[in-house]
Amino acid sequence: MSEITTKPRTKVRVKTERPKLHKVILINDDYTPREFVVAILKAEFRMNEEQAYRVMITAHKRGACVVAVYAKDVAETKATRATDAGRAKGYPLMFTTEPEEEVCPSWQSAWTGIAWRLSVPRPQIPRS
Ligand code: TYC
Repeated sequence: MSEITTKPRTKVRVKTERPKLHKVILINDDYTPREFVVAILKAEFRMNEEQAYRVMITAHKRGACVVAVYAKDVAETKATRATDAGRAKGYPLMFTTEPEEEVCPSWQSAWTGIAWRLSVPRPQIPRS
């Protein structure tokens, strides 16, 4: 009688996934002065005057604007700090966070790798 012997698989393939990046989003309101929003963007998100103004005016016109993309904890900390800075002055300035949606996988993974390691914001490609 022939016997079939099977060998158990011993190698376990570990798939490591990089944590998803999170967007910090600036929400428009009718009360916070424009200059204050620009100052916060410069201080908390290390933007220059021109970048900060562009993000502020985009939020002002469209209702919201993505400020930058970070690892989850960094995004949440920065959004909280920036929102608190407004509240300390009595302004309703609001920064929120949300997970970044999947886009083109190769493009995404290239940036995810860099931004995740350095915790730096990804440059925003301005929409016309
Ligand atoms: N809308 C505000 C004003 O006219 C300025 C402003 C812009 C406030 C962007 C918040 O996220 C914001 N003073």
